[in-house]
Amino acid sequence: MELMEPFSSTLDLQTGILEPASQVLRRRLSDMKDMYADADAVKRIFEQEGDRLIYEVYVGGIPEVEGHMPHSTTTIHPGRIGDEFHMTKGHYHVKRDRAEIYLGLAGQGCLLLQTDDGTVRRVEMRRGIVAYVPHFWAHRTVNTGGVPFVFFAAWPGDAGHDYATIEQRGFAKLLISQYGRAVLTDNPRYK
Ligand code: PAN
Ligand code: ZN
Repeated sequence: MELMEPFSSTLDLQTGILEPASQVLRRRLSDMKDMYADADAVKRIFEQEGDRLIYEVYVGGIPEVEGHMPHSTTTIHPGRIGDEFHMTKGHYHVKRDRAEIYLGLAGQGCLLLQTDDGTVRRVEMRRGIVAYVPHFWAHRTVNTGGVPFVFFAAWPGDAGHDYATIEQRGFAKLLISQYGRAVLTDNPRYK
């Protein structure tokens, strides 16, 4: 067994910036343009403001192998694509029986979870909320507020990330803004 040196990192609870981070992933509209329901709104945003930054992920640098516990912070910037709130791509874990812990740090948002049969659950998140992503549930987070929504996540090192399933099928429900509230509606393009 190979020993690893213990270490710590610094997390800015307001911005989500983790230092040191092994990677900072910046997800822009072009990375997920087909995931938003309103194709006209996507087109308009590209024309008017270019490739909008939707969210950033600060990855902690822990090996993605069994026995380790990788972690990250995610900062979803506020905004909408049409009526739909900014969100992450969402994924299943490749090993479906691997769970995850989320801790809300700033702003407000929702965790959307989905099973293979299209059952969707919604968990409200804000600073101080610990949300559990049980194994077998796909998960996506959504910023439903007007400031950056920041959360910390930790998952088993051998979980892996399956993005393709959600890219192909989508989530059965969308989180949209209606009369100033975040409302779940059916996704007409869900397969
Ligand atoms: C999280 C997510 C992070 C970004 O760390 O990876 O919030 O979302 P996407 O990975 O869907 O782009 C996590 O759930 N890790 O397993
Ligand atoms: Zn995950």
